[in-house]
Amino acid sequence: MRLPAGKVIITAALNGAFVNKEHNSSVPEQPDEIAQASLECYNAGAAIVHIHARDERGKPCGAKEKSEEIVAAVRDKCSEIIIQLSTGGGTNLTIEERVSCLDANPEMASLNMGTLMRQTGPNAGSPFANLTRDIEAWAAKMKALDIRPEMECYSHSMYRDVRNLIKKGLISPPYYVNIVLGMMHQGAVEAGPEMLVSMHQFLPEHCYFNVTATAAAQLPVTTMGMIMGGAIRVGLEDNIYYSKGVLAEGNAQLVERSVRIARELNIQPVTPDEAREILGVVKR
Ligand code: KMH
Ligand code: ZN
Repeated sequence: MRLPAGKVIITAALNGAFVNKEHNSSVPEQPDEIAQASLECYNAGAAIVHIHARDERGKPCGAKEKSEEIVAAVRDKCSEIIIQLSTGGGTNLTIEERVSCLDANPEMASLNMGTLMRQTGPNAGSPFANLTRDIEAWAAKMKALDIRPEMECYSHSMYRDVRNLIKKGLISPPYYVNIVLGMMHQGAVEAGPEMLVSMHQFLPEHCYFNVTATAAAQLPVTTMGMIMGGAIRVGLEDNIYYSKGVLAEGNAQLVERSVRIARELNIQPVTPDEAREILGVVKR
């Protein structure tokens, strides 16, 4: 399903689980840094911020209290923006820790729609596990708490679990799938125009889509996504560079660039309230 004509919803993925200040000193880790980055991205045109909780040392964190601290800090600094917390977490977190953030009352949360295998780094060979029974349980919890899920799909095979949630009434329309292209994990598909077209083709009905693409593909593939009527996600989680060999100055710089391109294409970024209206997000 296309977004209303001439509109784009922009999500800023601020920090993720894999990048830290050693990779790019602008990666926000602490609640005050995350709040400041959220404000800057909102001012640049983002409607949603996607956030991974980090502990005091900057490691992915599964403590509900840390998520609450982050939500409070962002709402205090930028009450307008939609907060989407990650249940993808990080390699060091248990499944229970990954979903503890739902109790921090975000408006949205990511919901990963299948299992991938990590192939690099110290966790090579350990799965990023998202079994159908867990996906169902988390979707049910999000539904009970009025948290809108963004369903992360890394390959076509993950649409099977999207359809399962629809069939079981565990999510309600309009559905929202994040087509994530270019993850290094085994089981994910490449980031490129053909793959975006292909993933787009098999989306379920009544489903808006967001486009995420990693590294150098972030700019061209998300730009293609907005032309196709999709929402887009940019930010340091998926790409720490502004251009080849040049680190991005911060998340807002990446949002600003996509907003410039969108406007040149006669596409306007929506406000957080417009995004709530389109996606059926319940305002806190
Ligand atoms: N790192 C992204 C490509 C999540 O946080 O739940 C996928 C992601 C998943 O953002
Ligand atoms: Zn994430």
